[in-house]
Parts: sequence; structure tokens; C-alpha cells
Amino acid sequence: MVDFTLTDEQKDLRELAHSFADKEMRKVAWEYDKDGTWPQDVIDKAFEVGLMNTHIPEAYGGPGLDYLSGCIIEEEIGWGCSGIGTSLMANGLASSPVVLGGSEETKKKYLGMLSERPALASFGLTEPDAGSDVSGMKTRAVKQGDKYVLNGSKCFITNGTYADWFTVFAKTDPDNGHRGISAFVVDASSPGVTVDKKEDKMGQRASNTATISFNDVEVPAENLLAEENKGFKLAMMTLDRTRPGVAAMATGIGRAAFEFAVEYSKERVQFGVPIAMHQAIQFMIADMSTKVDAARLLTWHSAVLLDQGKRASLVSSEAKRFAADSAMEITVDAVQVYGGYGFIKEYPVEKLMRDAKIMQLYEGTSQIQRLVIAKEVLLPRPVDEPAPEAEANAAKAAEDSQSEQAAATV
Ligand code: COS
Repeated sequence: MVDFTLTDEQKDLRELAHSFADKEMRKVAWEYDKDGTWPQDVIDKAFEVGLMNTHIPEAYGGPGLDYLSGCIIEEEIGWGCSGIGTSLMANGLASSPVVLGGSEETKKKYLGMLSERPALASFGLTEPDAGSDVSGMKTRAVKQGDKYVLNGSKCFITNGTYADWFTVFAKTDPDNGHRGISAFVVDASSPGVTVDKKEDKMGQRASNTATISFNDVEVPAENLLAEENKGFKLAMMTLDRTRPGVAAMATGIGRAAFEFAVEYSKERVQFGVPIAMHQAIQFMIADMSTKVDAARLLTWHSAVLLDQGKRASLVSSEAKRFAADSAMEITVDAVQVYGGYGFIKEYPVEKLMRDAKIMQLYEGTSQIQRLVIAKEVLLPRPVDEPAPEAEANAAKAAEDSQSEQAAATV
């Protein structure tokens, strides 16, 4: 039987996240949006109440929540302010490759850091000339003895200015396309790491987005994640796991805009009646309601597949694509319901419309999601194949035990 009833724990988490979004985020959201104020105070509070790093396993100090619970929290956070929310949630994207492919020591050190204090980590995949085309990246990592030396530049890096560490993807075999990319954990304090530029963005202005350069940065070989040249797969496996969270946040933005539009339509009087009495407005409200519900259902479906240990590429991309496009459509319609007032910053919905746009762009554009969906439909792969993290962890464990044996032999 398919049952959408949440557990008591999930209901409590939703209540906690909603109350936090209402009291701590909305209070400052529109103000912080104006100047792009960095929301360190909100990050500290979110950390204190346990709304950050919900994905980190208990073994490394986190609560180890399931994907569905994570999505329930992310919808509320997106409802509160997706700009601040993006900064609260970016640790999940940066640390997923560590959870999937890090050695025990790496996990303890870097996931532990996120669990112990309100530290931040960033995911460094995109480059000025390699956005959708991940394989086109130019950042290089060259092995020299027991370290790698990194050179290159990563752009659009969420929380880049404030990160304590980065997950960086770099070419280790430049002639081998997507099979020549590796992933590393890089300490932000390493000599040669520089924050070049903070972007001045259209929306989600409270989140930090920066360009980071790596100039002869030395990275210990043990900071390699999974095997050498398996970084592309690690990035794809990560995105399968984080796109449901983005979809949840987009659902939250759409729901916020929908609620504002409903309230306003009951108050605003034109032609002698509240505009909610006009069918033109009712149809927009009806479509908004449908899109919010459908986005949430797809999001939950993708999260539940992940919780069942299944490969969720298809539904994660469907959820992300649909929820992001819906958030854009809903927020545009919310501005329409507000009429001329919707265009004015004094009213809440123009911010939501600007915030929604990035949902169609980051973690893969809506067009990239369609590519993934089409590929999964036309060349289907079984969803029941063993969870790839099991494969990556097994390969890493085998590698670790081989080197331990080699060390013991020496
Ligand atoms: N999980 C595990 N492995 C995957 C995978 C997944 N979800 N998706 C692809 N792979 C593997 C494939 O199995 C294939 O493996 P082999 O080397 O063994 O053959 C390899 O990765 C290449 O896959 P594929 O041929 O499908 O890749 P394409 O080049 O056709 O497509 C896209 C790659 C365009 C989908 C990818 O580059 C992408 O998602 N780009 C967008 C990146 C993005 O989201 N950027 C935003 C930045 S993050 S904020």
C-alpha cells in the first residue's frame, strides 16, 4: 500500500523546520536579500537547533536522517528563504562525495568538522568553460609522490568565501574525457587557494557564490575520494542524491508564492469584489496548487527510492526539473496576481520570482535534467542495481586493505 502519512518524527522535524523558517528566516529574508547580507547568524542558529548536516551519518557525529526527512526539512527552509536556505544546505552537496568515496579517516576528519561546529564546505565542479559539460573541465591534479598538485579555477561555488574545505573535481588523465576526472577534499587554508570573486546575483542574494582559484595547491594523496579517475561517476552519484533536496527547496519557493497569492487575492478588490472571485485569478491559483502538490509528490518519490537503496537518477531528475520549472511558473503567476504591486520590492513576491530562477540552473539546468530523463527512458538501467556508494566504499575498502597489507609486508 502506498501511504503518504509521515512518521511522528518526520512531523516533528517539519514543525521544527517550519517554525525556524518562519521565526528566524522570514524575519530577515527580504532585508538580507537587498544587500546580499551573509546570514552567519541564521547559520549559527540552524546549526544549534540541528537543521544543518542532517545527512551526515551518526558514525561521524550527524543525525543520519533519511532522504525523505531531509526533503521535508528542505521544503520548509525553501519556504522561509531559499537564499539563506541554499547556504544552509550546501554542506550536503559538498559532503556527499565524501560520504560516498572518502576513506574512514577522511570521513572522520571532514564530516566530523561539519558535525562539531557550524563549519561550511563547498562543492567545486563547475568551471568558467565547463558548466553542463562536466568532462570539459580544465583544472588539473598531478600526482607527485604522496600528494597531488592542483591548478585551476572553479566558479559559481556556493559558500566559497566562507568554506572550511572544498570537494574539488580535477583532471588526472586529461586525454580520457569523463574517465580522467578525480575528486579531492581540499582544505580552504591550503597555500594557493584564493577566493577571487563574490558574485552579485539576481536572486538568492543572501547565499554566497564565489570563484575559487587553486594555484599549485598541494593536497595529500589520502584526500583523494574513491579511486583515481572515478570522479565523474562520483559527481553524478552525488547529484542523484542532492537533486531531490533542490526539488524540495523549489517546492518550498512555489508554496510560499502560492500562499502569498491566495491571501492577496482575497484582500485585493477590483470590479467591486475580491479578485479571488474572478475566474482568471482562480485558474492561476488552481494551477499553482496543482504544481506545488505534484512537485512534492515527485520529490518524495525520488527521496523514497534513495531511502530504499535504489538508483534514483530518473526520478531525481524528474523531480528537480518539474519542481524547478513549477517554482518559476508559480512565482511568475504570483507576481501576475499581485498586478503592478507584484513588481514592487515592498511586496514579497518579486524576490521569490528572482529566487526561483536559479532552481532551473544550479545542480543541472532543466535542459540537462531532460537529457538525463530521456537517457534513462530510452536506455533504461535497472533501479535495483546495488547502491553505488556500496560499490565505491567496497572499492575504497579493498584499496585501503591492499595498501595496509603492502605496508605490513614492508
Ligand atoms: N550514477 C552513476 N554513474 C553514472 C551516472 C549516475 N547517475 N550517470 C552517468 N554515469 C556514468 C555512466 O555509467 C558512464 O560510465 P562509463 O564511463 O562506465 O561508461 C559515465 O558516467 C558517463 O555517463 P554518460 O555517458 O551518461 O554521460 P554524458 O556525458 O552523456 O552526460 C551529463 C553527462 C550531461 C548528464 C552530465 O555531464 C551532467 O549531469 N551535467 C550537468 C552537471 C551539473 O549538474 N552541473 C551543475 C553543477 S553542480 S552545482
